[in-house]
Amino acid sequence: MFTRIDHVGIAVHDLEKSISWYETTFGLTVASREVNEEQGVREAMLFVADSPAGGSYVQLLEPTRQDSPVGKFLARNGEGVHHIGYGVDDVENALASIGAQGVRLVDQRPRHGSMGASIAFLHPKDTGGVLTELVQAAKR
Ligand code: MC0
Repeated sequence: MFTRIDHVGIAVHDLEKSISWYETTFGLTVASREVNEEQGVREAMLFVADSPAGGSYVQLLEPTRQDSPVGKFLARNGEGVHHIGYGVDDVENALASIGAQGVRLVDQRPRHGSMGASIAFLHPKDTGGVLTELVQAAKR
């Protein structure tokens, strides 16, 4: 079902400071920056590697409000890995198949994600404590 790791989402307090650290320390470059008000994040995708199935990224996430998922996560855990995003060919099919196995779906239908992707989250309480995101990348 999964075609690749699309991205690793990392919760940060200060997006610009974290971008600089990833650029300087690992030589990564920013592929996109967006504010997603629905999700309550200001985020940047830093390109890591390409594959026939699509790119892989580090996604740095700063909350735009304290009561958002990333704001609550930071208050509880501090900075760190927030979620894993797996590439899928068809997010609606993947959701139906995973939901049929009894995994709680945070999103019943796909939402708008970074770089034009269609995304949907699975509940971390049903995925071994790892917030899991399905990502159908925009056509390229
Ligand atoms: C919360 N929990 C987590 C977690 N967030 N566990 C592992 N990883 C995480 N990231 C755990 C808490 O510790 C808590 O456990 C329980 O889940 C309930 O958390 P809560 O925050 O008190 O409760 P809810 O229900 O308000 O929220 C949890 C839920 C939410 C997963 C439904 O965070 C959510 O909707 N997340 C999906 C959306 C999202 O994360 N958006 C930001 C990235 P205990 O044991 O204390 O009960 S947006 C993004 O990434 C987009 C832009 C993109 O990729 O393109």
